[in-house]
Amino acid sequence: MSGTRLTRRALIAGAGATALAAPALASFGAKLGGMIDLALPGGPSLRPTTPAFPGKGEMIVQRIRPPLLETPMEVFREGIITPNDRMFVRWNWPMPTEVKAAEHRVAVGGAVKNAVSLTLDEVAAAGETVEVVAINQCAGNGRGLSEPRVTGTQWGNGAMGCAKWTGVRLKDVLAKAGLGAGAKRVRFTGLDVPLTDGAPQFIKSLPMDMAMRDDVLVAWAMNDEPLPILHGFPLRIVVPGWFSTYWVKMLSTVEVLTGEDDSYYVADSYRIPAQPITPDAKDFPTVPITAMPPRAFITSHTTGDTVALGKPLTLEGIAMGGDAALERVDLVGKGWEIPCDLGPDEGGPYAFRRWSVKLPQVAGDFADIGVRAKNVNGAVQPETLAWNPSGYARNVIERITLRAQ
Ligand SMILES: Nc1nc2c(c(=O)[nH]1)N[C@H]1C(S)=C(S)[C@@H](COP(=O)(O)O)O[C@H]1N2
Ligand SMILES: [Mo]
Repeated sequence: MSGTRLTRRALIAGAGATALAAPALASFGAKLGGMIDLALPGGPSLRPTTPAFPGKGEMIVQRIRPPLLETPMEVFREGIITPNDRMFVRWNWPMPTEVKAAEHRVAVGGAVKNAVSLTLDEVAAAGETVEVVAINQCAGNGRGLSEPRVTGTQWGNGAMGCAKWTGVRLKDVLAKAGLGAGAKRVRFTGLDVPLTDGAPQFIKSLPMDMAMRDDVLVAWAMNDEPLPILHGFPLRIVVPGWFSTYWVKMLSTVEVLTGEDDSYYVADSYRIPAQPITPDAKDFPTVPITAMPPRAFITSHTTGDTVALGKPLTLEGIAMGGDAALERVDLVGKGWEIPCDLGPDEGGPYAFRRWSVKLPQVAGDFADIGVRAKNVNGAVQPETLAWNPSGYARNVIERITLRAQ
């Protein structure tokens, strides 16, 4: 499907995308699904689930408004693509509940030759239409599992998902304005604004080399559908391999900077210690969170499951290489490891990949077993948590215990 046709479809979708919050809130009580236990150390770890958000299936409610919805881990059993109705949702500030596609413009300005204001069709026509399958993962994914505990949304591991994104290259959109002298970073804003006066708007920027990469997109489609409003209709930034804090939704401005970005969400927030620290550390240097590290998850079993003693056992799951392709996944126990079989490369380097391992015979309980992913750059999941005060970039090996009987 051509980009222009898809943005036309998006335009129609936009006309119907009204009054998001009200129906969701009104029906929340009535449609309340169940409860789910995120097994967060120290609790409370029970969360309600609901199918009541527009365009969403059963989601874990971390917060209603602005919405923070987590994907139940069972969704990741289904395959490497996370359906749009099960993708996690995260907004820092209240989001507009209606966006008029026909009136939407993306202003490209700052250090450019000619500032422009582009319609959706002009964005779609800025260059070749590109598709990339990439994992959208919140920098705080798994934060609720941090020990010692940290503040922030207490996510389990469901603040991630993998989709096919369609759009044009950001560099082609920038070319509509032409880079000015000394261009150093590219900064993005969306239509959402802070709830309280004086609070910082959600603004993020990329260094120039990232912004110019061939796979960094201004995207209008997610899994071949127009971006749902919760996921940033009509346009969002997609940065494969980097945490989705950079994937600004409801994109409205693109600004070329000639210096560093001193805006709050770049200079003060979304940062991790430059070196490993202990929880009592104070005044340590920090660096922005950028590229994702490798991670792997067992999806066929969960902790406490019973497996048949003396029988063969197959474990399955998904893994990601992060900012580089996955190289291998190993099943690890205390003092042993077994290589897992990787499934076919269905989505490329930035997608989930299935793995499985068949054990010939269950000889007893499996205490604290986990899966460890390694990417082609040699990055490998650590045995112990690289603790940081915001619980960012968790990639410690996740472990479960299975009982044999
Ligand atoms: N405009 C806007 N874009 C945003 C955000 C936001 O609050 N506002 N949150 C970011 C963060 S922190 C995350 S994790 C992702 C979540 O994307 P999703 O809701 O599509 O899963 O959006 C990013 N883009
Ligand atoms: Mo995030």
